[in-house]
Amino acid sequence: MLRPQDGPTRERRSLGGLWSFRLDAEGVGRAEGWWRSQLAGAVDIPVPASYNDIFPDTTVRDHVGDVWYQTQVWVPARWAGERTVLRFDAATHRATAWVNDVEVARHEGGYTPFEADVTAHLLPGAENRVTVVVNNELTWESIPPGRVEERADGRRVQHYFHDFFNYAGLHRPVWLYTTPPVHITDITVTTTGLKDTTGLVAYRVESTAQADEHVVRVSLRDASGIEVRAATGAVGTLRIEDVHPWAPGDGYLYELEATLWSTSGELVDSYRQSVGVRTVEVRGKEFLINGASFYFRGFGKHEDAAVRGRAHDDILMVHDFALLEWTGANSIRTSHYPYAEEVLDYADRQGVVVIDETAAVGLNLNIAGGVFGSGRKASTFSPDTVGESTLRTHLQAVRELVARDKNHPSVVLWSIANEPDNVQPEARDYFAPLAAEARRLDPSRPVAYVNALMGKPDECVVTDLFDVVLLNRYYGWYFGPDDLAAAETGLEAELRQWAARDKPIVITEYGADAYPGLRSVVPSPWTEEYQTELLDVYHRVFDRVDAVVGEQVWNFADFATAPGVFRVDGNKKGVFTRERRPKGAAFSLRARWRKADFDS
Ligand code: BDP
Repeated sequence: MLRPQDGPTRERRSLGGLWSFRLDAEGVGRAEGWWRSQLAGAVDIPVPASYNDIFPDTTVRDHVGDVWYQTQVWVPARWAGERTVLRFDAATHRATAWVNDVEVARHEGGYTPFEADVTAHLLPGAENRVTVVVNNELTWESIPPGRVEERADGRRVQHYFHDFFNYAGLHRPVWLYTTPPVHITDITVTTTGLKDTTGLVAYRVESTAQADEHVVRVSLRDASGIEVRAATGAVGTLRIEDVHPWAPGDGYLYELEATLWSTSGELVDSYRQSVGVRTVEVRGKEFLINGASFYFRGFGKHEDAAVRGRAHDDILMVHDFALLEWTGANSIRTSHYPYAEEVLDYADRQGVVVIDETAAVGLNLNIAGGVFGSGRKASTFSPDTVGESTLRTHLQAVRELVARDKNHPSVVLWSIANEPDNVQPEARDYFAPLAAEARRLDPSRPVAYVNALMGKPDECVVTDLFDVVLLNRYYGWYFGPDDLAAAETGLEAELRQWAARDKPIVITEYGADAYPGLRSVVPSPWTEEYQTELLDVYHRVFDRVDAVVGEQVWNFADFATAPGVFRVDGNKKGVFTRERRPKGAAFSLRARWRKADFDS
């Protein structure tokens, strides 16, 4: 699915702004057909934004179920004769949309786009009604999973197994856009070779055109707009001499323009796709980008901010990337869901490397029980918990992620899940088809899952299904807080066991909560000094274990979670506060990562 784009044959219109919004506390809107008229009793809501924190009202923040969004859109008369599409960049976690009285789209999954051809239902030259019902319930059939509890007093309460607030709504842009009736539907670009000064880029242009009635042409231009290669045909390989590769820290992009022509020589459609020429390979314990070993330094992040919730925001995005650069980071993980496409575009342009993750977080009934509780084993995988329907949704999430992000040079690794149960024997049957599907869809990138602190090398039943070992470790925090000496020996012993698996290891989470401003000459948990010292301990170990090819601190910034006694106004493992002010650890990371000879 191609993103909406303005161009010689296409026009787009953002539907961002204030929409009407109504909570459906009784869950009656669908039966009563709320899309058929103006939403009664609605209030204004900004789109894009999570709705939860906009109003000082817990019934909105903690609502479980449907919410309704509606807007009126003037469609220009000149759009008559064009194909018109309604697109949502995301609706969390599922949505149904209507144009005027007609249902046009349904989608499951909160972080990938969906769209509908609405040509037959929109009136050009008139005002049209767009209505969307968004539902935020998490169940054993959703990704991420969750459980809704019906309390005795009739209230419905959402429980989930992940550590970030269940923000919901229309967090990302909504578009109406046109394409010509015969149009390009997809483009795939893959670097198939990069040697010395020559790059090879395979491309495929898909369209609704009949092969004998239309011709596809492609033109590849360099960053200064000069054409370096052109070809005819929907499928082919472009050979680029004197190639300027895309590389970490050097987000050099070419632009491929695909055009569709009628046999009489008229331009039918045109679409521009950026192209970064780079290769990715896992060889032994190394992670190679463009044939050179790469060491990940950076953070797991969240799309999270005060008031906006999970809304995409260019202001915060550009600021966050500036802070990444300030710390000397070269990579991020899109923990724990696919981020807005704007973020990946920007990572491409900034040369920031991305581990791209699905929203499969919390597929583990043993983490909380194991770490804080009785240690009794619960069954994560069973017909009543994570089962076949979860897998179906999860497979679809992998397909939609790869389809959306396959052309981004910044994306070097797919992360199929965060901290799933990897010990229960059934985990293997669950993960084998997911790994296979990701590889089938994209043989050009390695595939991994993120291993939790529970599943050590001798217990994990899925590591061999994947290319890279991604580890989240909390020695010195959840395990043995306040004993950093034990943390150092425990971590090193475990990493050496993993190293024996002959795969590269990236530590995708390590860190400690630090309450900003809490200082101490004798470091103890929750102080800024303890956070800094814990990171230093881990760094000493990473520098001693060759198989470690990356360190991503948890987290870039403090973020909102469900309320609870383990969290003080959210998770405070940020190296920056939620407002992006540095804690002490930010400076020590900067000192380590910006060292000219950093290659450990
Ligand atoms: C890890 C999770 C992450 C949490 C983190 C923590 O992957 O989402 O926020 O722990 O507890 O288990 O801070």
